[in-house]
Amino acid sequence: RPAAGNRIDLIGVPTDAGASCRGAALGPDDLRTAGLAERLAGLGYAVADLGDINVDRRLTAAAEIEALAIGASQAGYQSLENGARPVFLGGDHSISMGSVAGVARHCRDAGRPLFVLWFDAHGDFNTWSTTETGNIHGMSLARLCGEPGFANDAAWFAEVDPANVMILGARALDCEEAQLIEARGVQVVDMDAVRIAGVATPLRHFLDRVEAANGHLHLSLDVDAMDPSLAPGVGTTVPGGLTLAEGRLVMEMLHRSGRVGSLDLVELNPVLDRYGKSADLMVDLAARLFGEAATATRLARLPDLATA
Ligand code: EXY
Ligand code: MN
Ligand code: MN
Ligand code: MN
Repeated sequence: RPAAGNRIDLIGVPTDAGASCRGAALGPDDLRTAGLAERLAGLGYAVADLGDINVDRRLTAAAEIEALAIGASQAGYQSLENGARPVFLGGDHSISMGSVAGVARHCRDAGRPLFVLWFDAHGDFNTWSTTETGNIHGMSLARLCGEPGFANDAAWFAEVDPANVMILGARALDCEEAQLIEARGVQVVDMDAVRIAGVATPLRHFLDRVEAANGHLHLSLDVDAMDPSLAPGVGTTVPGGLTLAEGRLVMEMLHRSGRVGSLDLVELNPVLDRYGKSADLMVDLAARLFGEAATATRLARLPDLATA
């Protein structure tokens, strides 16, 4: 089972170098301002905010992303070795090149299979030869799954098995990217499928696979998977996203599985947000992921109220 303890390490990875617009670099502090640590501590977790990975802002975009990836990989690896659950605060989705690589290194060294739930409107499965924009946040999952064209020979990097990845919430896949996803056998539950048959059944099957393999599950939560009416504060909005009820159901199913050992919270862009709406949503979803039940159950757990 993943780190069963109640320790959570917050690791800030401040960058928007992979994105099409600036602002996501302010995400880690915005999530802190939205009370992420306090909310998780209120659930009984021992939350340690390890601060932000340091990076020289004068670097080129690609060099900044590489430097942060190394730092995030090492911090995440260490956190898991210490028996804590790393929660990486983005930053655009390029941070997952490092965060998930560090988790993959830990799982490889621990002899445990790693599964990844890529919660996203996008596939992030472009390579330098397929990208239409050159934005590196659209390449994260391709790199993690070992696609060529990236410097993956580094000690801080370990690959993810594409057969153990599910993309959930997809509704904006580029043409070549979709072909690559298909060719590599990555499972996609897109929004058409969610609208037709719901989110629970495919997620249940995926979680059964994680359970059967005694796997570690990493959730890479790109908040642009949620409908833009709920999460306007992202750089790449796509209409027709998950509803609040669907997002909460996913988090509660993940919590009940007991398999989530690490988390990315990415693509929050406070510059585009409205009154902290998207940050608050991410904190809500994270709280559900870590076991915050619906209000009724919470009240029942408050003994003084029950005896008042
Ligand atoms: N597929 C487009 C591209 O490669 O530029 C859009 C990628 C958006 C990536 C965001 C993080 O999910
Ligand atoms: Mn993404
Ligand atoms: Mn996305
Ligand atoms: Mn390979």
